Amino acid sequence: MYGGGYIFDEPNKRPMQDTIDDPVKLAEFEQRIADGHKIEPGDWMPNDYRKQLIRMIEQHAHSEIIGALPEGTWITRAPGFKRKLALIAKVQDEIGHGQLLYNAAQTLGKSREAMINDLLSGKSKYSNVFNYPAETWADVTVIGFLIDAAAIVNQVANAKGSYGPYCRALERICYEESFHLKQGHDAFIELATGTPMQRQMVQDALNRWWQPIMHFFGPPDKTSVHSEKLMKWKVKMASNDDMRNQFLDAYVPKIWELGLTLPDENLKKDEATGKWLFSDPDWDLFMKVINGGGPCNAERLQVRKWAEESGRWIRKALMNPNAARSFPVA
Ligand code: BYC
Repeated sequence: MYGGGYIFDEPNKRPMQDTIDDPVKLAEFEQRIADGHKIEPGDWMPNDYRKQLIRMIEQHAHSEIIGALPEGTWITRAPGFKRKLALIAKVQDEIGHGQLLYNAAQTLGKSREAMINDLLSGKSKYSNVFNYPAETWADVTVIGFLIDAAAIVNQVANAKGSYGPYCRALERICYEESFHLKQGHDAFIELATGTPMQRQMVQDALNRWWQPIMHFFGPPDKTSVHSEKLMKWKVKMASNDDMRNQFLDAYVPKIWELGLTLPDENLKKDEATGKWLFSDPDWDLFMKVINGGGPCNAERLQVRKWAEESGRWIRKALMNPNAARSFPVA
């Protein structure tokens, strides 16, 4: 895939661009971005812009297909037919988001197969939050409400970014995510205003998920590795800390209004600065989880490996319908 200083345009194996950036082209490129133009796949772009976008979009795509797993295990156990239907539709949407994002990443020259291989080998990351178990139905409501809300904060901002295919995918994803957020919020409120046992379930789930959600926006700005460059190139439209603050601003009041608590006694808004104050989440734990050491990393990858292997015959059949007759009907 990568070789000889080029990134190849698969399947044509056509060199797309040398790795050494021409300073004149780089200055023109940065000016186009500063002027608010979108960059499209055939346009000249610095090699690092391409690499950063592949990294980020690919991680996002993996997060969607891995993110479908904790909720997917609850489809048969969701309380009642209406909740089961909504969850089936949501999980299906998440897989569709993965498709959109893999397509967007492919426009930058990395094949889908290479991306899936990097996920399965542990080379590529995916969102920390999906490495925790959904122990009860209340965990599913916290995912549907607060993780979808966190994702929307991130995606609404980045949909206004510089790379056309990623922005268009994010716009479409945000429409669907807002339905997910509504169903998550509705299920969350149902528990929060239900019996004492239901309230306790949702409180316990909040306590379990709060730290992973604080981690979701990435490390603090002062230690973020990629933010500066990504923000300069308008791939990220707000810093990790700004996104975290936007989320806290919009959602902490909604949780407190329901009489629920959050497991951080230092959490409060500094009205003078508009910034939320909170205890530093455990960033060593975050690093451990995103590098494969979370409670469910091994299980998540095992399921994806099973899906990859079990679906190989059907992908082959789709690529070559004439040969389909010789494949087993599994
Ligand atoms: N999890 O320099 P930094 C969904 C890594 S799915 C894992 O700040 P950056 C949903 C980061 O990759 C939506 N890793 O990075 C689906 C980097 O490591 P590498 C998921 C993380 O890129 C189904 C290192 O830490 N959303 O909502 O500037 C059901 C240093 O970080 C995380 C996206 O993927 C993390 N949370 O900023 C329900 C959004 N945070 O690559 C819901 C797209 C950081 O150098 N991504 N790392 O080895 C982004 O917006 C940015 O990549 C991030 C991180 C804000 C996440």
